[in-house]
Amino acid sequence: MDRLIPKPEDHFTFGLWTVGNRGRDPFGVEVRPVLPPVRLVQLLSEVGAYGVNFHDNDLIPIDATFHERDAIVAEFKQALKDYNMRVPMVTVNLFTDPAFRDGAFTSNVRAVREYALQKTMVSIDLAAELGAEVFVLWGGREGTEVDASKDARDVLKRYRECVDFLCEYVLDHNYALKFALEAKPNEPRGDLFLPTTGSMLAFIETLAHPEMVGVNPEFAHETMAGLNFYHQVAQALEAGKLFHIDLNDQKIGRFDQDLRFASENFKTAFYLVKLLEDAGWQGMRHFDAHAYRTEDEEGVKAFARGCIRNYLILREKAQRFNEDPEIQAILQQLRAEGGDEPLLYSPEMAAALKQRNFDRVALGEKAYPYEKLDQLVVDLLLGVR
Ligand code: GLT
Ligand code: MN
Ligand code: MN
Repeated sequence: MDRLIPKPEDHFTFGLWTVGNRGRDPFGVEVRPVLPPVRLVQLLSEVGAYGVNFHDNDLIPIDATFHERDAIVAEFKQALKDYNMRVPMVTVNLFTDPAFRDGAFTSNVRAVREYALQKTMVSIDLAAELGAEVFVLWGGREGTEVDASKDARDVLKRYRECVDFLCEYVLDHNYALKFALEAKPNEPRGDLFLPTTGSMLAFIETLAHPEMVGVNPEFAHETMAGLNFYHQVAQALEAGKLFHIDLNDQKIGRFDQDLRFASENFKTAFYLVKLLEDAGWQGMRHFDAHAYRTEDEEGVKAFARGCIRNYLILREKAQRFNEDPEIQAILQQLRAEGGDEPLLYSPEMAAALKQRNFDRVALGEKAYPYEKLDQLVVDLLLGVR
């Protein structure tokens, strides 16, 4: 079916760390061999991805010399050319190295914060060199187990200082880069700071250059905490702050599972895809997920193809939702009753509202046809409509 074949303009991207994931977990060792970045680029082009994203150290080992770095980057650039792949996003690993065991930008140790800035600036240079447009910051170690260790207000000041510092750096170098902050409620820390997309949005408004900073919400992260991911993304979109998105899946209340997109929560995934498509959102559809530990290289490809396929299926379902006469009739009826006029304040309007006699009982007696509406959506998603 042609419509389920990805096209470059669909903008599907994956991280090197996603298809390169070797299946290690806290209870078991790696089960898949190392695939070098160049091979991963080839694999991604085979499954129909538009681009590849990475952390600095997914590509360049943390202890590489300048000479080694240059050779690796040259080889990677050649692979991008050979397989016609872009690098739309780059990020920095501020969580693996033991130096960051108690945080990076929020560490109590100034030298750790300075090292984190240095590592990020070097990654930003590479991002600019490869033409990336978005730089993601995921503070994987920015958190605590022991709240006695840090005043949670100081933490925010330090976080802000570092993001402000990095914005100045980008401006100073005339890089066309924007930052996207990624929230997560916990894991690997007991509690992570700024745990939701909503917290990030509030934090961004306190920065020196809020226009340069948006969010990178991840499906699994809001879902872990039992929140409605679709609502969080809608808030980010509405605020003009959805700079990037991490698509995957997750069961509520578990550790961060990073499952194949739309493999668990079809309904939320559907509303999410519909939201992005209805909004005509221009960003990358980035999959931050990995194959089950049971898989080999074929399984990794099946995983990557599955992420893309599920997005395309849901995109088609969203189109059918928008064209479905029965669904649209219900929505239209709801809208007609609501009235689309904005509720604007004026002293007259306020006085008129205070005067008005509302039939509170009648309002309370009104029923809403949501059982019917939801079942139509279920029929649509389960393929009988
Ligand atoms: C890591 C994390 C993700 C982040 C990545 C970017 S790394 O896999 O679990 O959610 O998006 O730093
Ligand atoms: Mn992520
Ligand atoms: Mn995750």
